[in-house]
Amino acid sequence: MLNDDTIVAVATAPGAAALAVIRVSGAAAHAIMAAVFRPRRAGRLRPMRLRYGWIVDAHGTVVDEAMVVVMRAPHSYTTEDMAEISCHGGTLVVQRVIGCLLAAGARAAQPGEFTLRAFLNGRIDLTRAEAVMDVVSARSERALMLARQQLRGALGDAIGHLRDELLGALAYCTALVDFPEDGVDAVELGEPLRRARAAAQRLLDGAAHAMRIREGARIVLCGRPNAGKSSLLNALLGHDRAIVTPYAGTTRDTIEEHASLDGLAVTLVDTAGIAPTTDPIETLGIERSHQAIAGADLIVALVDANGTPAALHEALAHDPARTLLVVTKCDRWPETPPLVALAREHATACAGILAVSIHQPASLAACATTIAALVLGAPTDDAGAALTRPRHRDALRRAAAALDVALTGVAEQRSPDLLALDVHDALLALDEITGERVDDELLDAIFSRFCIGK
Ligand SMILES: Nc1nc2c(ncn2[C@@H]2O[C@H](COP(=O)(O)OP(=O)(O)O)[C@@H](O)[C@H]2O)c(=O)[nH]1
Ligand SMILES: [Mg+2]
Repeated sequence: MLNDDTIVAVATAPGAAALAVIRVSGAAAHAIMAAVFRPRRAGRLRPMRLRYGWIVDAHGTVVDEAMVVVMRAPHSYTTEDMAEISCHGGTLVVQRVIGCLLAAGARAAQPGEFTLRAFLNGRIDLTRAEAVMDVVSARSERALMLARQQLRGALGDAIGHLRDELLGALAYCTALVDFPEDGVDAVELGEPLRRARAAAQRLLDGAAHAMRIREGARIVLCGRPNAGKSSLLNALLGHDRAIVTPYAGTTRDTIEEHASLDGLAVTLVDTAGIAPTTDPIETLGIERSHQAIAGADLIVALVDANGTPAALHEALAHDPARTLLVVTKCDRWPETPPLVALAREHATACAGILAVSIHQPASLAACATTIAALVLGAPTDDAGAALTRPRHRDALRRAAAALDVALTGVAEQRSPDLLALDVHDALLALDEITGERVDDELLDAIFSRFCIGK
């Protein structure tokens, strides 16, 4: 990607809207604006001052009415000279305004190119650049909070602290190479390495939790026909999505809906009840139920409180450790249904047991909280530094492995130049996370998923 030209893109969603925002960034941004913008009151555009006027084409014909602001390097999103145009939000109007900017010398930006420039120009590290997109695409409160913390630099700072420890250790090793008669002091070198190793482990321990928050979870509701699966889906969604009837076999296909349970983004999957059948449509539905169960992060297995021990047994047949057993229609019993007691006695291998009723809101709230808690696992412990992507986790695992080798080396009193190599390996892995050292392929993979104009 070229970094010395001036790019333009619309930053708002396409389609008819009240306004659209068009961004321009690069060395020629201000000259290009001077060519296409005619302010109502004459005079140069000053940084951070909103100006009203018209966008005009090369012939001076007015294309749209607009508000324009310019920013001067380095005080902008990309750290380059920039301009933002707020014009009318119609597909054609936006095309015409962008046409004027292209004719005046700008180039159409690639997805994520503004943020890429902010990264390449050193304003933000790679973890913060990734967080920009996470803020935009967050589907739950928890995901948004995690993205905000990362955008503020929580992960970048945590990796920075690790890096400082290792740089100190590396300097120590290097100094010893020049004075070999001193020998390695196991405490002097071991301490910072052990601190770094422990900090890395804390981050690794919270990774599964953080990635689940960012990516969301797939929750599959399954059970015999009429167990109350569709009713529970509707109750958790807060609206009637699936058809509910007293007749067995109502749901014949899987139904997927996004929801937020206790601040966690989930995809809830309602399935066709699993029961012997000769109906070809039901058979296909049941096949899909099995596929859905196989791909679930958590299986919510429903059993009617009036059901038999055999139904209870069936509910736990798939993968008990991944199964939350939910005994339904408990409102039909004056007290805890006997089946719940039976489950508590026999179903110790499953992830949890709940008694619910769609007519008892507290039981539904408990159901939502339990589902979120089970898929999230142990919470992160510290100030919001979290490994939110597999690439963070994989790189930190490599850093931790290199530190283990270095610590063994310290215990075995290996020579400082060998120890320095291991510490250096760990540093290289950390640098991949923050993007201190990064190849074009990875940058491409990250930024190509961005929106245009971000
Ligand atoms: N009393 C009571 N009835 C319920 C409850 N949940 C579901 N039902 C009823 O059980 C029947 C089957 O429900 P449905 O959600 O279609 O079951 P599915 O076949 O598993 O999807 C319907 O008549 C529902 O109204 C509940 O918590 N309490
Ligand atoms: Mg159903």
